[in-house]
Amino acid sequence: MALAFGELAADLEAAGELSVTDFAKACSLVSVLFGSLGFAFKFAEKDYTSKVDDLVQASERFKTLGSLLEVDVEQGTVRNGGSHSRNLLRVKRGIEMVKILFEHILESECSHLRDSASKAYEAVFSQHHPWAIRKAVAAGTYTLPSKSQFLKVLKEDDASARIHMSGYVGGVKPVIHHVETLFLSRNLGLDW
Ligand code: 1PZ
Repeated sequence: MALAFGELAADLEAAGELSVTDFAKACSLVSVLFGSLGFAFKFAEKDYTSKVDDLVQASERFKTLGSLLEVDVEQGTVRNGGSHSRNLLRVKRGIEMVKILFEHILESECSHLRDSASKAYEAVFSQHHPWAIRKAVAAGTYTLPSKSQFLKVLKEDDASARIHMSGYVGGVKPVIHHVETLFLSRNLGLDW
């Protein structure tokens, strides 16, 4: 993940735009985290994966994220359920949640994931989700593994995890910013 988002950030810096194929590939790697979280997050995994898969399919028709958005703008389908643009915004929130989760884990000495996961969910998703989903996520955070179990499943130790998490955070930041700019520069808003 750290490597893929580092490369994306470098491509973005060089070209000023992002390839749908490369973006979707990098986002699909986030799925490795779900495997270590237990079955309570299966629903989140399914939802996230289906949206990334939709972007993979879109990559057959669109080269850049900007051109993908452009077609929905022309057709007036940006906010339609299942549209590529809408899925892009949801996937952006997913990689943003992971960024905040990692930042929090790096900053705090806490031994469990619950606090970091709740903070990240609160910051990114909770204002967009209805009560029932918020409740389910809150209950699900009690089933999360401890930080050390989590790292064990990922085959990382504390030091290697810190390096990879910082790498991911550094790479994903400009990528998130770029996606947000694509929406804002077309007056599409981000808050829906
Ligand atoms: C240790 C980390 C714990 C992570 C806990 C992950 C919590 C995320 C829970 C999200 C539940 C999502 C349920 C589905 C919501 C859908 O209704 C919405 C709207 O979709 P649409 O109407 O456009 O079809 N989908 C979303 O908001 C996208 C949800 C993606 C969740 C990705 C989370 C990535 C975090 C991974 C952390 C390991």
